Amino acid sequence: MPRQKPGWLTGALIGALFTATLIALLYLADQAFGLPFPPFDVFDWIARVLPGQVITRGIDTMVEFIDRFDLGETSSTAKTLETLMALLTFFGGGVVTGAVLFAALNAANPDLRGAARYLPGLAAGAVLGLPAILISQDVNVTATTSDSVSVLWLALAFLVWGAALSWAYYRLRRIMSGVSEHELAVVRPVPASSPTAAAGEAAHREVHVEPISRREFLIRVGGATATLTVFGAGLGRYLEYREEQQYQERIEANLAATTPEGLPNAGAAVQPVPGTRPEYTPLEDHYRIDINLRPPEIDGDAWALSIGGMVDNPRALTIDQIMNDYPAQDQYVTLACISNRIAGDLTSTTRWTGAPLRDVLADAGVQDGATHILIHSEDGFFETVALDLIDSDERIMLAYHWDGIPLLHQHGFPLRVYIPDRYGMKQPKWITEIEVIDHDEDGYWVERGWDKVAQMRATSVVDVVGETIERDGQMFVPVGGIAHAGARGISKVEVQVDDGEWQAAELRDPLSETTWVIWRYEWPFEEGEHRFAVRCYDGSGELQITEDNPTKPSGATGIHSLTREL
Ligand SMILES: Nc1nc2c(c(=O)[nH]1)N[C@H]1C(S)=C(S)[C@@H](COP(=O)(O)O)O[C@H]1N2
Ligand SMILES: [Mo]
Repeated sequence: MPRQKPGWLTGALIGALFTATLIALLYLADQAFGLPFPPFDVFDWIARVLPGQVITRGIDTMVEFIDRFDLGETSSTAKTLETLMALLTFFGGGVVTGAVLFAALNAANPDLRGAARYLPGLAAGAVLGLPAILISQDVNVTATTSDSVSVLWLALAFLVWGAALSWAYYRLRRIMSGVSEHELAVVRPVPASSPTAAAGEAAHREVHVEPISRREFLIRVGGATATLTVFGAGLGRYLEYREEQQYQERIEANLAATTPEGLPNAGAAVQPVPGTRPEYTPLEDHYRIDINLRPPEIDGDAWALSIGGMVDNPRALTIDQIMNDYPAQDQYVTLACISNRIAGDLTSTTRWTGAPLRDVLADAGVQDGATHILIHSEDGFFETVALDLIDSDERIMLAYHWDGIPLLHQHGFPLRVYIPDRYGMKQPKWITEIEVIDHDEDGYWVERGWDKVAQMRATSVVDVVGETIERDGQMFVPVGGIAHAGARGISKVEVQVDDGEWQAAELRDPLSETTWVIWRYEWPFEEGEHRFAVRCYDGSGELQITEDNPTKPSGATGIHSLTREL
């Protein structure tokens, strides 16, 4: 005897088909109209609520995975992996819901007729949709639609998705119990002699000749959902691509802005060994780390920085006021993420332009007793900075340009903070509010177990063991790389080959006292396998920490080396 009811596996399959379609259409709506995209919101929210330790373990595993399998530049590859995880999580939720719904309907076998048969599916849509909507309202920073439009759209999307599950379940049941739609239609009493009755009987016979099978139904639903999925994902991706092109154009239009000749150390005598990373990072290559999958969408014209708390003149400053009312100051900066591993690529160098923070605060009139500022960001990120530090360092700024153009979206448009000598985690992007307070508070990553001060550690890296060169009849192996100690400068870099003595490398003049220093060393060639290690001393002559430490909680330390067969 054939099975009479669609089982949970069929439910999972139907769930998969409809959820893929749901994701594709949500994505299209997100790209076309700026509506929220819950798969990312849910993922971002999970990352917020999980304990810091779990998150750190997750990030570590991912970075190690990217490193081990050589998957490319760390921060962008990590974003791609996270995107996949977010989509899979959401998709998995939909598949499980489909399976559970079918199993529950089989078990409970409720006596539902007509429109009431949509109720279980609508309930399933609500079970998935309600948390998704609440979470989206809580953490989404990319939607440009109003809250009510966003909520209505999501409610509609999830309910239709759920109703479709119910529809598929009851269609399958009818098909599997051998009763077709057409047969149900002719069951209705019709006057025996009327012409419709004859037509009905004809249809009845036809249906019996070619009844739609379970397999055929699944193929039809599969075809329809696949078409919608490809359409939604394809068009959405096209729209996203067009927007990316606009960024690319902005970056390219700016390429000429920073030529090597225009850099402050253009005349430096010491040249990098070919293969050393670029001294000035091309804007599109700057690493990127943020707590969300996608950067917040901020309308620069509507945006204002609010300054409040313990100030005499609370205010809201537009970006034009910040740019025009204060001297623009430039600083070449090497930024590094505290999660950067020794020799990792989560560090980059560009030119920051902004307004001195202490001037902005002075105009707001900081009151007696205030000790810190609490900076809030659009994405929910936050950090504190001590007023003493701000007063003592004029380089601390509200930065609006990188490489001479407005900050790119992913790097904090329209405004971010710069604090020399601190890892990136202390420097909020997309800032919306500065609150002057009378106590210290832990910032976003400090709450999650990372170093409270997060002072950049002195690190040095061998980027390249170059091609052998000949000079005065002697062969040399050029070795090169970078050394960085936050804003403390680099006074000395030493290279050790195999178990030899530490030898001083040559230092290239850096772009500024807060950027990395490029070093080079020429080693008299010897055939065989050799290990090239490096260590540095900061500006005060202090040797870097040479013992291995992981990134958490205070930034990685250790000696880096490359081993090469010559
Ligand atoms: N608002 C906000 N600011 C932020 C972050 C964030 O997630 N949100 N990440 C921080 C971290 S951990 C780093 S390393 C730097 C990275 O800046 P970048 O992405 O522009 O390179 O931004 C910091 N500022
Ligand atoms: Mo970071």
